[in-house]
Amino acid sequence: MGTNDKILVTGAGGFIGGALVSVFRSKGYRDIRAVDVKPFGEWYQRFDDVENLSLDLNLKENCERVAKGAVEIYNLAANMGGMGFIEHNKALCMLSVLINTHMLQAALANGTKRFFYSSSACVYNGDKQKTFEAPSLKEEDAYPAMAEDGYGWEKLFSERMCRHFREDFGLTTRVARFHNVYGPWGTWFGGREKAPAAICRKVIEAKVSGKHQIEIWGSGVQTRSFMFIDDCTDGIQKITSSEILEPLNLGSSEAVTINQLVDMAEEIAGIKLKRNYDLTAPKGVNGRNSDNALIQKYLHWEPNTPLRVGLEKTYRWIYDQYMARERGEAGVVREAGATR
Ligand code: GKE
Repeated sequence: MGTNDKILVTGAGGFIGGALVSVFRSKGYRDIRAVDVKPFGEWYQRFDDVENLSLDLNLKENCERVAKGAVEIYNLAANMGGMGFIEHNKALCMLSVLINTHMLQAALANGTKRFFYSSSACVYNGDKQKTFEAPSLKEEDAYPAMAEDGYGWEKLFSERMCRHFREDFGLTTRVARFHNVYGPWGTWFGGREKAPAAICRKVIEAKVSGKHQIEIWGSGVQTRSFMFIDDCTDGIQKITSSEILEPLNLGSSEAVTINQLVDMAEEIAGIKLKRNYDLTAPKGVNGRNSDNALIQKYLHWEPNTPLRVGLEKTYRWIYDQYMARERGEAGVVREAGATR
């Protein structure tokens, strides 16, 4: 892959897509096409030296247009969010199948060399995630299938579509299952935010308002592993350029309870809060962690940013965004030419 070859990133106005465009820029790739359905003003990161397109990729003709000339395609476009969103928008989450289907067809028609698809830990069988003791999920635990309603089934179906486009049509497809990615330049309010950003925001709100209490969804003993964004973009590139055919876990193996996540955010903020548990709120599975034996075997690497380190960077970024909004400024968006 030469630095003059065209790269297409879909979902580029979003968290991971924006970070990926920023990484490719910093690596000297000069022909990057960034696409998102959101209007430019809502993109988290946008760079003037990149071809930015605000287009709906549910439409086949738009996928054909943006795939033109792309040597590599990174398909991260999907209707997604944390539990608060996917639990209440199952049909919308499943409609993302249109994007991946049309993008695969367009990539094939265009002769694209490599196609990366962003799958999720939500493909895993729910029966294997009933215990709180953070069961480490191996890739084969996706079958027999009982994925997360809506979002998980779309991801599992689209993984298989990628496989069959490779087997039947010879398109080189690579798939990673993300385990709860967090970091700066991600969603932190509005309903689509995941736990790390939500907890940071709530701790900041408590600190700034002086109301020293926090609402936590569920019992707080749910377990998850959270992967820092830089590990995610590194992993995407390693997996895309690899010869690994099957979907691979891309996640941290550092499991914590949600209570421990709140402990860390409090420690960063230098505050202790009264905890109110909302047992009626969206909880997802009881326990989940990423088994990284396979990625270690293939790549001799696994996501390794300690949560405490990544969470501090995330908390500081959200604090700045929060205070900017308190001052009546729109969320600070990184403008053209900003270096990473
Ligand atoms: N979002 C959120 N906001 N979650 C909270 C909050 C809060 O204020 N307080 C506690 N939690 C708890 C949730 O109830 C859940 O048990 C846990 O944190 C993680 O919630 P999450 O980050 O929203 O999402 P999940 O890990 O359950 O599921 C997500 O997994 C990703 C893949 O790892 C999915 O929503 C997708 O974002 C994706 O598939």
